[in-house]
Amino acid sequence: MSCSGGKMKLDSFSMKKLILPLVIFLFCGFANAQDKIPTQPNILILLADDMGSGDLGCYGGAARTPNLDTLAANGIKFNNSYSGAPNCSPARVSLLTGRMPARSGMYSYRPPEHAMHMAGEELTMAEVLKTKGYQTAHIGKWHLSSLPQNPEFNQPQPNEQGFDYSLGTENNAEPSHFNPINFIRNGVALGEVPGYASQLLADEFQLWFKTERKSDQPFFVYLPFHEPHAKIVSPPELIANYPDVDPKSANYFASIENLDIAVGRVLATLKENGLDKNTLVLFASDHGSYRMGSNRDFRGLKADVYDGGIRVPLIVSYPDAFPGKRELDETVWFPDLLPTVSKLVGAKLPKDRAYDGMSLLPLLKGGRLKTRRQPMLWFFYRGSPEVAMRHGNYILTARSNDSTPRTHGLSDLDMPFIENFEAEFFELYNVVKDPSQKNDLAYESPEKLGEMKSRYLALFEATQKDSVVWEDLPAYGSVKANHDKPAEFLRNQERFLDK
Ligand SMILES: [Ca+2]
Repeated sequence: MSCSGGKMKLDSFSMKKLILPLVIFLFCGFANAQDKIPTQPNILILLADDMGSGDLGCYGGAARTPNLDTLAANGIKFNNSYSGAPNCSPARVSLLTGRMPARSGMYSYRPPEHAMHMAGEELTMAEVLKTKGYQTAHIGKWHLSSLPQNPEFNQPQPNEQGFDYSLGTENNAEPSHFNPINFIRNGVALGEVPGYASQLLADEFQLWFKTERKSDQPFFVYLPFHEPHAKIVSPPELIANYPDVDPKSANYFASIENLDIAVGRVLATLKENGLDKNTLVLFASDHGSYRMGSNRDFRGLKADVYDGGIRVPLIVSYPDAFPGKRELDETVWFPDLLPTVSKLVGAKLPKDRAYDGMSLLPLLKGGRLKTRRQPMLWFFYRGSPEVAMRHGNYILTARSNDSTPRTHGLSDLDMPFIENFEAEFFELYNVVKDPSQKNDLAYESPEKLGEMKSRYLALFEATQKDSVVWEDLPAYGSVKANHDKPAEFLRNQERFLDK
């Protein structure tokens, strides 16, 4: 019996010894013939709020961010990445829809009880991924419509924009990051929840993963954190890590460290479940920081269309398919992310709308980026300059001859200004040679200026025709004016008059 059993065992073992390499050979041959990329990776987007392009440790910042630094070191770190807008709501629209935010009428941050929102007709990344069988979840800051539903406005909720599951806030965590009172889970208000917002979102991810996730489906989780947007409250033990800076900066850096710890917990869940290799993880901030010193050497802050307001960190990791340990200098922006993800999973984008980015997949797989067919364009009515356009190594900025203080929350007098915007003053920068945008080339390079102006005029006009015009906006006098514009405006008018 032992002999027979031994023989059987031996036979079975021998068969395995023969068959297994054959199976591996056939499988690898097949995989190589098709594509090395598995068609359905999990997708996780992690987003910071108002964090600058220079805040993370791996971008030279002062905040202690070992988890994100490790993700960048083993994955792909982009050195020249842009958001689609210099503040919250339009930046998020550009990320989720692959389109310039004016196309869906998101011209600035969305105030509470306001008509402006991301239209239901927009096709979000979640909706695109659902066509390929993805399970979807939104965990964090929303800021694209009223949340929870306000019957007076009846704006699309996360579950009507492709998210099967949603835990989050309309805008910021209130009253601060500590013990927030405004979290809504699938339409139900949770009341006060003890803890820090970033850790609560990591908790929610783990809860969702354990109780909701279907292991036979790939997932898409969109996880926009609240940190380090004001008002910041950070754990005292983390603030103590920054004894050599002013208390405000220490609170800010500790807020980013707290976010990094939360990211570490989310990534650990993937690893513990063997999913870290087959998950595309993407980390960015929504736009530049409001804090001086947080945007590397770039000019300007949040709400500026100078690079300080629109540059963001961008880290991509997908060990199963994208070669890691790379730093890339190619210029990319948020509208590229939807075409990239769509291509990755084999989803087709509809032809009935304009897309403003391009797939980064060839670059991420280790090849070269194709030539960009359209410049990157930013339009922000509250600032001055209102417009920036990047094409190749150059940025053109455009400024209207308008000194009216524009309102923080889009008002009825801002809308005609947006509709009829005309640029009168232009600046030109080579941002590769002059990343701080100090040396305006408009006068010394008239040919380059002319070429950039005609590109700008064609693209801006086409975008304007495709933009949303809102009605029922608050009256101008009822909304707080933004006084930053006239101050900057006057400074710059003087500069132009000098010339
Ligand atoms: Ca923001």
